[in-house]
Amino acid sequence: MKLTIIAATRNQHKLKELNRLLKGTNLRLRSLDDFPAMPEVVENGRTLEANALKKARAVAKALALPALSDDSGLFVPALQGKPGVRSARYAGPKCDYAANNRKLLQAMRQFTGRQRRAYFATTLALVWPGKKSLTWTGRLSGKITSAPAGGNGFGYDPVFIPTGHQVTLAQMSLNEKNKISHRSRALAKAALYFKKQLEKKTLKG
Ligand code: ITT
Repeated sequence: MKLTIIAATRNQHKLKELNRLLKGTNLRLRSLDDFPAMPEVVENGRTLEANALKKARAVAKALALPALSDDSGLFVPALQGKPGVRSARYAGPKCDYAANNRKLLQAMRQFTGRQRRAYFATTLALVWPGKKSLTWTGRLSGKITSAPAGGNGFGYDPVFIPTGHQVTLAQMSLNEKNKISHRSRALAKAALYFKKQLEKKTLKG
C-alpha cells in the first residue's frame, strides 16, 4: 500500500532531499507545485515546531489532504541561537542564501575554536485534516567555517562542517548529506510512525 502526502514546502532543495530519502518506501510526497493557488504561510512562530505546524495545518486545511511540512534552521550558541527560526530571512526579508552566509561569517569573525560550534535542526510536522498532528525533530552538530566551500546542497551548507568530518555539507554529495543530516534524522523518526500505521492498515493507500 502506498501513502500519498502533500509536502507543505515551496523549497525545492528540501523536497529533493526528502524525496531521495523516501525512495523505496511506501510514502510518496506530492509537491505544492500541483497546487499553485495555495497561499504563502507567514512564518512568525517562535519555534521550529510552531512554524512547522502552522505550515502543515494551512495546507491540510486548504486541500483537505494530509500534509507534511519541514521547518529548519541553523543555531549558533555564540550568537544567542541566531540565525535560528529566522534562518531563511537572517540577512533581510528577501535575501538569498549567499547574503545569509556573508552575514553569518561576518558575525562569527570574532569567534574561534569551540565558540564556532553550531547545529542544524529540522522539525517535521504531519497534519491530518481535522485530526491529530505529529512532529519529529532531528539535529546535526558541527562548526562554522571561516569561508564558504562547496557547490552542493543549499542554504548554510557551504559554511557548515559536521562534527567528525573535514568538509562542509556543500562539499558532500546528496547521499552523503542524507546519511547524517538533521532532515534525515527527523524523517527516520517519522518513518517509524508511518511504518506502524501502514502495518496497522489504518491509512488509505
Ligand atoms: P518552506 O518554508 O517553503 O519549507 P524555507 O526555505 O522558507 O521553505 P525554512 O523556513 O525552514 O524554509 O527556512 C530555513 C532556512 O534555513 C532555509 O532557507 C535555509 O537557508 C536554511 N536551511 C534549512 N535546511 C537547511 C539545510 O539542510 N542545509 C542548509 N541550510 C538549510
